[in-house]
Amino acid sequence: MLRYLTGGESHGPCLTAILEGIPAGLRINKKLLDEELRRRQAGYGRGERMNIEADEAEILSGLRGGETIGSPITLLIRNKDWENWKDIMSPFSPPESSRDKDKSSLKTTDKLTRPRPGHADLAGAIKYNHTDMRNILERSSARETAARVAVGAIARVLLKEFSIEIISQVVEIGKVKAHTADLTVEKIRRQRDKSKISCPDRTAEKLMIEEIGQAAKAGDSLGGIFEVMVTNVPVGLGSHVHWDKKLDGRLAQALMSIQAIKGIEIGLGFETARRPGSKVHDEIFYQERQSSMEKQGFYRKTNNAGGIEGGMTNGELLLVRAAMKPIPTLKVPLKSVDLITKELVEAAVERADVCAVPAAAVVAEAVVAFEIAKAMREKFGGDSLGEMKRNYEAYMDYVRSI
Ligand code: EPS
Repeated sequence: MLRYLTGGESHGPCLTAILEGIPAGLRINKKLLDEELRRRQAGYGRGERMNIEADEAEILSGLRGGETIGSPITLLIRNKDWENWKDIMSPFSPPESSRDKDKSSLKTTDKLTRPRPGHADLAGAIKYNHTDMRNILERSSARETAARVAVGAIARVLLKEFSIEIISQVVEIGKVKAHTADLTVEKIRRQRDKSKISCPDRTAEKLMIEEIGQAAKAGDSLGGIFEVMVTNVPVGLGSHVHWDKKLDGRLAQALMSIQAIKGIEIGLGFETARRPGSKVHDEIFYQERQSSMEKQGFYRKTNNAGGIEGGMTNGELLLVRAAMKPIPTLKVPLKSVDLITKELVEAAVERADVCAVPAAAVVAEAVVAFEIAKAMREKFGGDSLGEMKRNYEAYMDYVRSI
């Protein structure tokens, strides 16, 4: 089974992850990992924190001579900002300077007690019985996603061995919509890579940047929508037999777990509910293969299902879309109530991004890569990459023989 956990606070010393279940014999290139971390940090609309950090993944276990050895892979990303937070975030007693003499706890003035509407602050403080909401926001911060991107980068390297690629694009920011439906996946990738906000539609990109600029000026924040596509997925990943084996359910859970995500669609998504069945379901065709390597066989002319039917991949392009809410930290704060005094106050203002939709799209690629890699490990098993590939080839020979 492929699994991982992450640890770390936004302003703590580092983020960590332990990834288990990657087969032995997979070559990992550090540059690839760091490139994914760099992509997550980029994007117009990010705050000053990204000028401090230059994320880089250190690998502490599971790798020898550039190859996985089958043991858990431990990843570490240092927070450069830790230098500025050592006192406040000290794991043991805070230094004298920041302590209330009588109570040997943080001074009341150092405590965060004005919850931001839309953030984990209030519910977390009540649930965990904290009087300082920093104990919640440090972990609920999207900084944690750097660790998930490092994990996803390794999952991607595994998927590449099976020619499976993952790409994303930003399709909406605020009220601006991009038009990319007629672009091929390759064109989306090329145009997106040149964009400051991962949007392949130049006209929309310009308007989106303007909209982010206006939100920044107004002390506001913006959300948006992005798509993730997975190419060359074999038919039959996931299963219809149980709720927790359905791949669409697993992808939705993984994507919803990304900070600030409020909605998921697969393929046509919510639009399927507005159309009759005849305008939704993808008709099935068959073309004889000329050679055993050729792709055809059963195929579709449309892909409204987004590559998943009955909780299983059907061999078409996998397509998921996610909606991100605007970031809850507003420079012009909303009304709130102080956790301790119960007075009507303005919500706390922390340093934050104005729009992090392009970054969230990179995180989404990572969590989707992990879920697909997990489904591939379940289906093809093997303790070494060679064994996994033999199992995969045997299955693909069978698929191609139908
Ligand atoms: C975040 C607040 C900001 C963001 C952060 C997410 O951090 P800070 O409070 O240090 O300015 O920059 O995102 C990251 C640090 C990151 O790496 O993505 C929040 O409150 O969620």
